[in-house]
Parts: sequence; C-alpha cells; structure tokens
Amino acid sequence: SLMIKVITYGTFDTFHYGHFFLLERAKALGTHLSVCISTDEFNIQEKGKSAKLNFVDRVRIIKSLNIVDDVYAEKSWDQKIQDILKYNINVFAIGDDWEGKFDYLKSYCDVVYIPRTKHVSSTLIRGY
Ligand code: C2G
Repeated sequence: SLMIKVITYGTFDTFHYGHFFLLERAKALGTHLSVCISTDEFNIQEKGKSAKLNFVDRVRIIKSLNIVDDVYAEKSWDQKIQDILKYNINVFAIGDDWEGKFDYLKSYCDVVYIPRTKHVSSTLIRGY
C-alpha cells in the first residue's frame, strides 16, 4: 500500500495545542509523520535561546503522540535535504511563520506551509 511520508521540524518547547494542531494537520497530508526536534545545542547556538524543557523531555512528549511515527534530532539548519533523501520523504510541512523559507526543498518533495494557531506560544506559557 502506498505510504506518503511527511516530515516537520521544530523545538516543541512547553508542548501546547498549537503544536498539536500543526502535527495533526501535517500527518493528515500523508500516512506517516516524522518529527525532527531541535537539540539543546542547536537551540542555543542557532536559535539563540534555550528551551524550558530539555531535548530528552521534548522528545518524550512528541514520541507519546499516536499521530507521530518517527522522531529524529535536528542538529543543523542544513540537514533537511539529506533527511528528505534518507527517509524518502514526500512532503515537508511547517507552520506558515516560515512561509517561503523552505521553498528550496521543492526540488525534493512537496512543501506545505500550515497556518499557525493564534494566541498560543511557548513564550506566552513561559511568561518570558
Ligand atoms: N506552531 C503553530 N502554532 C503555534 C506555535 C507553533 O502552528 N501557535 C507550529 C510552528 O509553526 C512549527 C511547529 O509548531 O511548525 C513547532 O513550533 P516551534 O517549536 O516554535 O518551532 P520553530 O521554532 O518554528 O522551529 O528548522 C525549523 C525549525 O526547527 C522550526
């Protein structure tokens, strides 16, 4: 049977319903969802901020979701093409706050920007 593999990337700090709705809609684009979660080092070095939850906890939460099939580490901005090739990905999906930023992936797979859920964020939950 045909498998349509979707991949998405994120920090998923203080997991909330905005993250869930994103993952749910990403999964709905195919039959298999891989989620690449940013490591603590990647967050500090590349995103310029540390998450409230460490990588191990953020992985545990995402892995617990029935809609998530595989979880990998995001260590670099530049791993997406190799991930797409390595895991035979058909669709790259991410929130539309990234609109246009990953169009270069269109040479390798479909690219879908999913509308963000309003009024919820890890920043609001953290309070700083
Ligand atoms: N998201 C959403 N609605 C929110 C908050 C987040 O739809 N209210 C989505 C984001 O658009 C993203 C995913 O949930 O697709 C994870 O969000 P973050 O953890 O903030 O991830 P981000 O910092 O955008 O990291 O290489 C890509 C980066 O790792 C993406």
